[in-house]
Amino acid sequence: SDYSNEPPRHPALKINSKEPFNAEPPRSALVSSYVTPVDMFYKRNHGPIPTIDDIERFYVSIEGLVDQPKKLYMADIRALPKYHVTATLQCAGNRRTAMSKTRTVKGVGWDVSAIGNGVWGGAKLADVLELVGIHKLSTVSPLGGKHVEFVSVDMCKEESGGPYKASIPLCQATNPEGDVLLAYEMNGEILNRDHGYPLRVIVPGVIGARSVKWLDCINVISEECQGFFMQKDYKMFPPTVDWNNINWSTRRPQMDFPVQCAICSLEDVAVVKGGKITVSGYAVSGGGRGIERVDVSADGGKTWVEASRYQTNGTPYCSDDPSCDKWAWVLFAAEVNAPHNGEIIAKAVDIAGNVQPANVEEIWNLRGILNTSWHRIQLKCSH
Ligand code: MTE
Ligand code: MO
Repeated sequence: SDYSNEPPRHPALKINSKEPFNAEPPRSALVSSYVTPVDMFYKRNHGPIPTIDDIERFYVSIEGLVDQPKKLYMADIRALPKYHVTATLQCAGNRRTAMSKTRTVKGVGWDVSAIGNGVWGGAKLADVLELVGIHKLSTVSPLGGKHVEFVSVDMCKEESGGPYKASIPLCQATNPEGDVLLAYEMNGEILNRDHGYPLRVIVPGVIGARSVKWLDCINVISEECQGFFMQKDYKMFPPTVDWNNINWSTRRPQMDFPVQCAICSLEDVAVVKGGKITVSGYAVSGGGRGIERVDVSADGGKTWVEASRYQTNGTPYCSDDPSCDKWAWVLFAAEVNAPHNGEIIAKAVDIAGNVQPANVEEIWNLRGILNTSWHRIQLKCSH
């Protein structure tokens, strides 16, 4: 693999793997703004960053179970109605390092910042599929397609040197309310190379792995994508399954992510002065489920206070307000009395009443995905 043409990156990013480049911002960067700046957005790659230069000649092909395969040039995609969707992208491996501490898991280590909130600009996949005769809100295409596969150009060793790929069900792809985008902008700027220039998929509410970057081909297929990252990775196994007894075909590829939250105003072992401190962080759930509540405890979980939640800075968040960003995280803040040598905890509840598990052990899985256990911070007082 050739890593000689990687783009420049912000020096404050914590590098978890250099080649391929995997890095996350410091925790504090996530709570500095509702929309995560592009340079502070985590970067998750499985191979070198492709270089796509001749943008005039760049096109995405739509193939598979369609009457007429079609080439879509950037001008064609830009000519479609443009949408801006504020959506949080989260890697399924977010918080993996903490899961590995109870029992080793396989995968790149991540603290709590393999997540970011972006404003994605682009065309809706539902509009794009209409160009090849697949109607909105259909579950089967006229030629029997039930899944939409996204194929990239980056070469990954996991795919035996082939391109990264993933698929989503056709009913999600053709649902305009699902807001699946072919995005060419991030936070109002042209998408940069690290995040998929010139075009990427954004599947809101779903683990980041399905939001394929550097999109090359859209394939309408009858069965879900058989690629490595769908079939041999990013599946949730019970704690009893290990590398000796794993049978990959027994589980579905992970799609929606579960309710999650993390404290970002404190490091793992935080040294604070006793007294009142403000605890802030993010909370998010998959599938467009809003955040109903965030609870914070400063006494190891004996008592809790409810945190305030907001999206656009300053305005209180209400999950049933139709103007809220349904695919995006909320930031939260709560004032608590810092204990001496205690534990500060945060946990969130989504609008379906889903809660986070108290401990990581019960959700431990060999790939270390979906660590959504209560986020616990050990405090050491400085006096
Ligand atoms: N798309 C391609 N082509 N190659 C990749 O390695 N990584 C996926 C996804 N799309 C990946 C990809 C994973 S696992 C995640 S979490 C997100 O992209 C990360 O997106 P970001 O780097 O823009 O934050
Ligand atoms: Mo990921």
